[in-house]
Amino acid sequence: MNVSTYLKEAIKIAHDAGKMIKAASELAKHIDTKENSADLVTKTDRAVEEFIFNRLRHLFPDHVLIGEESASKSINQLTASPTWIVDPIDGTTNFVHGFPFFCVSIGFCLNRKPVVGVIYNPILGQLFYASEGNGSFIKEGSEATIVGASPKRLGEKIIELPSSLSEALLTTEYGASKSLNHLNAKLDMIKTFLSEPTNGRGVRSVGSAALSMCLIAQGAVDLYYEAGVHAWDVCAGCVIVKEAGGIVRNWSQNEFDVLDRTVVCVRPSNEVSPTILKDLLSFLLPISYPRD
Ligand code: LIP
Repeated sequence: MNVSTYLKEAIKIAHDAGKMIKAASELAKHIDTKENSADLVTKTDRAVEEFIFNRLRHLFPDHVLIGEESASKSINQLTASPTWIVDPIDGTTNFVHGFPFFCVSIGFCLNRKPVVGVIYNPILGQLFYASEGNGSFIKEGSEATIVGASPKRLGEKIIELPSSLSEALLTTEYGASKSLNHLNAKLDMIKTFLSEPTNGRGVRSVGSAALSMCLIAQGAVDLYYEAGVHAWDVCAGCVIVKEAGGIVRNWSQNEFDVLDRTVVCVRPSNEVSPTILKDLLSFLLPISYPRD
């Protein structure tokens, strides 16, 4: 079997999972907290993960499955075997509040490397997908029409990157951690970006790592960084960004490692080594999170 088979199945599963998420978004939510009051999980997160796992198990009985809601049992299973890494709802807080940035995110790794990514936001009607070597695409439409809609290739129209951070639009996340060390470092970096002498143009925060990466692949923001992400937040997105021609790396290494808990992205451009990436890396403060 090749990556296009995995991609085709992942799109079908993401579409069906998206239907479940959309239907549940209109009903009352059953909410539990995980590490703290900002780290939420709902009945829908669990039900959608179970649904996706059942479909994957049926199709690929020998593949390893890693999911956000069953992570404690499985995260150390990222081996060279074919492995699916799933976030049933990325942006659970948005899902709970009705802020329309949440999605299902399905990534697939071979030899520990993400090679397929599918992200579907059923509320905004946007389906993003990519597989290694085959480009990155978006389809837009209603639940009934989206899978058959014509795909638009991402990264085709390359717009030059701003030459300095003062002309750059950045997206980042505060994360669920309530540790003052984490929050101070994150707020200090935003201050550094926005104030003299950097004078960054603006900072956005959409509440979903996966959708932040889709915004990068679309070229809607120039830069994205976050510390504290988990493999299921970034696995699908890293394929979508790379295949669109953007850069994905960790804070301290070029070769992207999904278990590292940090991510930096630059939108597609024709520059091999963008200056704004070097400038951005120079003000990232070390924030420590235990590796996935
Ligand atoms: C969320 C991420 C977000 C991050 C949050 C959380 P969840 O995922 O996508 O970027 O800042 O801490 O991890 O929990 O909604 O799947």
